Amino acid sequence: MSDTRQNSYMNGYAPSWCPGCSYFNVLSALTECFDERGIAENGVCVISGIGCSSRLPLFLNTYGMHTLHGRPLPAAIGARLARPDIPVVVTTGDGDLLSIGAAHFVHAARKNFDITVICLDNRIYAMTKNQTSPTSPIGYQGSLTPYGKLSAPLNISELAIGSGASMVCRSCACDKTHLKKMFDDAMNHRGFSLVEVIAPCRTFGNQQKDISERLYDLQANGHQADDKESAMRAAAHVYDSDSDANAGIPVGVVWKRDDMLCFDDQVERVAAENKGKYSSINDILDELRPDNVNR
Ligand SMILES: Cc1ncc(C[n+]2csc(CCOP(=O)(O)OP(=O)(O)O)c2C)c(N)n1
Ligand code: SF4
Repeated sequence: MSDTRQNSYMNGYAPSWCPGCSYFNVLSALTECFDERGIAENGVCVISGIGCSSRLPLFLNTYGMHTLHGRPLPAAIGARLARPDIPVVVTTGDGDLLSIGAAHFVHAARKNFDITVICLDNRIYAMTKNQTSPTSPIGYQGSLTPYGKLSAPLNISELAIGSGASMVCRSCACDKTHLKKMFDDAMNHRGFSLVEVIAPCRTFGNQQKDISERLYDLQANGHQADDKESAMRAAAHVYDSDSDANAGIPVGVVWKRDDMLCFDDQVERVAAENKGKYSSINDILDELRPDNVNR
């Protein structure tokens, strides 16, 4: 891999994250992953919502969109349906994906769209200066919760598996090699893939900043990623350290099935079955007129 090639994915704008932000490693791992896959700059589309994490596509030279808070998934699905020939990657935060964007997440996972969602989980809303997010620990004192967060955290991976995603991975922003591997594995997958990235905020938050020693690799420990019970167990352990500072955190491929119905395959099938049936958009609109629709 050459640096020149990697740099060709960057558009020249200096990332506007705080010095030492864990997101720098994610950006670097993602561009290196594109490079190693041999993807052209116009051969991938990276879409985000709003947040520090969602700034990522702003620094890229690829196709991309910086959409509205919570709405990267509808835009990504549209992009994917319009251009099924190139991969679509979403970069989002725990606030963007799991608060205002939660319904989109559940249904995109359920329909198993062929997109890769990278969620940078710093367990707060960082851009708006330290409010609690759905993944913040119980008791977390954010800027608007001086008496501490009163509810339990939502587990991203559990929600994805329960909703119908066909691949779920977990990694940590502290390990670029592992991040890159997870991005690559997720992009190789046909269907909805989530990469949950543990990515502490350096400026806000009192989460432990050095968790690298507590990570353990699922695949090196014989984890069965195609078994739902094992996957749910591995997914559940991510926040154990909220009550036990020494608890291990499993990373790697948490869940993966290749036999789940993928929306994109269904679109291809219907398109093939109806090839040549319509010569213009008006033919389709005519078919949908009330008089022609079966009641
Ligand atoms: C509709 C709407 N509601 C609220 C906001 C304010 N807002 C901007 S970013 C953000 C939270 C971002 O949190 P997260 O997605 O976790 O990203 P982070 O900044 O932590 O990386 C919020 C609430 C907004 N921009 N638009
Ligand atoms: S506020 Fe936190 S998440 Fe946002 S850029 Fe700074 S260190 Fe990164």
